[in-house]
Amino acid sequence: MQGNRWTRRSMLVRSGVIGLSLPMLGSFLSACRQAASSSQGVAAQAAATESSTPSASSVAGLQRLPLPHVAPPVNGREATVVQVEVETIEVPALIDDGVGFTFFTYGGTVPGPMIRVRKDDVVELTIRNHPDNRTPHNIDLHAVTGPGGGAKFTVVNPGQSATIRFKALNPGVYVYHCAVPPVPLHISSGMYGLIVVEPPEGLPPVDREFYVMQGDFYLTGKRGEPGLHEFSLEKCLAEQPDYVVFNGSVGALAGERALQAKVGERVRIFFGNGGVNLTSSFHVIGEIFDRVALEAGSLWAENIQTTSVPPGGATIVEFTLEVPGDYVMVDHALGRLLKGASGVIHVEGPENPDVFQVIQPGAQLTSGH
Ligand SMILES: [Cu+2]
Repeated sequence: MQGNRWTRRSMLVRSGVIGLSLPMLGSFLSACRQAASSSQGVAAQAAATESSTPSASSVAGLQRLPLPHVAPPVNGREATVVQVEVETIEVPALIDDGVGFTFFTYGGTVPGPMIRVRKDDVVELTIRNHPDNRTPHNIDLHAVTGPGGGAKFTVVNPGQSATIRFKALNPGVYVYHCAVPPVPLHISSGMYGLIVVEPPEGLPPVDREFYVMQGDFYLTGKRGEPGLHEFSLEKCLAEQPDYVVFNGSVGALAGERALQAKVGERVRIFFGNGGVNLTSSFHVIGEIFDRVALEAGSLWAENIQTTSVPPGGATIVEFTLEVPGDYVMVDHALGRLLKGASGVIHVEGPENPDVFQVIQPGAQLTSGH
């Protein structure tokens, strides 16, 4: 059994494909929970070139990647030394129904595990490259002050590990990612995540926290073509993604995997953009962000409809839910909606006619804005 063991003083982000069964979204919120893990030895093909002809049979048995957890709040504790361990895993999984892709991951999820510390913590980070992988990996954390954000000294071949120490000098929410050449191949295969560095007093409590990252994906073959696909460097350089998704696949946060909340609750979304190419215009249809940490820095803005999140950037948005229903998170560059860029927050609770009511309904669409 491998799993995530989070304690106040020690954070061990173990590897493993965290059970290829789809976790319920409830578990998405319970950061300390251990997920059943089965470390799958995956012989993934690392191809930066246009190669293999996809075959439909090669996706038999593939599922979507499991969802990452939100790490628990720091709660204003004293600064300390925090140990973090992360394993890189190359794993084929579904990016859309019937469409497989060889993901490169941290910890078997896209995005990788959320790392959460406070300003002035010293982070001792160990990266391990799973022995069944084919390619070297490393980690560049934007929260690091030092050459390459740690990348230069964390290059690990399959079966190897490396450890760095860094002090979290600046509060904020920072992207981490792989930086092994060709860098776009590694990032756009899923190698990104967030490290949250809380201010000394911590973040104010909310009822729900969510962890969402956008990424653009470039596959061999045509979009939607069944079969197992590899990364297309040609499409990546042309900045023409087949898929733009939240948390690793089309529909990763929809249906039974939708985020869950209740009327009256205050929610916080840690939203990051792995890219590798597209800036996100992050918006929640039917909501207004009560406040936004602009670019995840220390400047909070209020009453924001859409916030811009560049590749390698992040934000924190917070809002209170007044009216029940489904609220769809999108990149408001809405052409990308058809490439998968959406996720649902399902809100249950009593109607609130003071805020919203239907006087006479129009025609019904199954989707829309
Ligand atoms: Cu890598």
